[in-house]
Amino acid sequence: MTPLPLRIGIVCYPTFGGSGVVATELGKSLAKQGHEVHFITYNLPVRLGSFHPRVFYHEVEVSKYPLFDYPPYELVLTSKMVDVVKAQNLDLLHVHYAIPHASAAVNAKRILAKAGKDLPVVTTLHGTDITLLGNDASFHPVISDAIEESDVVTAVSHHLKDVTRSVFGESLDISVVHNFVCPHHFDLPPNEEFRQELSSDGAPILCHISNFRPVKRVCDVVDMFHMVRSSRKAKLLMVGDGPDRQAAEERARTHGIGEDVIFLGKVKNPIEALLISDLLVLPSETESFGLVALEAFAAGVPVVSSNTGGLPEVNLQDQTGRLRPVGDVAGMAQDALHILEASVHPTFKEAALKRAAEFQMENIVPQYLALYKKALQPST
Ligand code: GMT
Repeated sequence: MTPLPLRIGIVCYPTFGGSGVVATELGKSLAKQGHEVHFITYNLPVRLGSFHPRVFYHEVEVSKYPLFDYPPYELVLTSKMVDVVKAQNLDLLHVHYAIPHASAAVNAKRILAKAGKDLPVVTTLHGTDITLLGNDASFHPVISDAIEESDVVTAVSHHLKDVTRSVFGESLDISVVHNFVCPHHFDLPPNEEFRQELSSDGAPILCHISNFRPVKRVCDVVDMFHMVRSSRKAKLLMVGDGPDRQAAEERARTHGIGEDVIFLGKVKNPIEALLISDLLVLPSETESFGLVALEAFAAGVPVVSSNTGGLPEVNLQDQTGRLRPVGDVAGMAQDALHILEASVHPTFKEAALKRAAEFQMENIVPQYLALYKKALQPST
């Protein structure tokens, strides 16, 4: 029988990325339901914020021993997992992202087995851990072992499940659990002062939110906006930071649209930016789900995206937005101009809100709980 409430260890990246957001919101929701949740990571997860009953944080600190050219984070994380599981008597670990979290977790499981403790490991694959790192020969055996030795494996889209099976074995048992949103996070009035500041004449605001890694194709966002801007007045709000920010800023200046493109940098709550936007642009090279597209829908914002990876499972053609092949910036500009027309924008907005309701937290979190129960069943 499953002991309820559960004591759950959650391991994730504490940064702004989608996997950390999903893991943190999941943990907060489980704690609200009465479970005890222990986050194990190297920094306080950005979405954790202030105190939540039954939520605990265990920091992983890597020694700066001079012999280490490369800090052995995975080993220290493994030891921390073993310690926390023992000290807090955890029922299971839910780890997000294969490298190094799932591989550290299955090693912790092996260590604990020697001490007579069975530790179920639930691994959630989020995207680039499979689509980019999974195809890198230097990681392949480790990711393969982590997936095979996890008790339950989930993927955030059918597309990611299919890719994982094609790379690591067609017989792998993988459950699809989509990303989710918490509707009450969007229950805020739009910040009119912010909107006025960006667009004093009421021109529509296009928005892009990401970590500005090459996979996000941020220069495509600027190029497509340049085409939109040559047909109508508009503003582009770029939220986030990362390796391609400088190139995107230069591209905007080269196009002579520097004044209409606002680079905000990292913000604590990107939802505020979505609430004052009219369209989200997501032209990614690959995207296993596209959490930010779902967040845009929840703010009533349609999406122009590439039709790659799991995005077609989220963004519905001609309903919640439009999709184009990766790199088709002219097509994306055409779609943006169409969606921004006053006669069609409200219909897209309404479909976006309806779509977000399908992926609300209360529909998705029970799917994880059901899988925890499966992982906790004694193997026969
Ligand atoms: O950066 C992260 O934290 C994870 C990131 C990634 O690159 O793997 O995002 C992935 O996880 C999100 C949450 O499940 C998905 O919504 C994103 O689509 C996915 N990103 C990519 O596949 C590029």
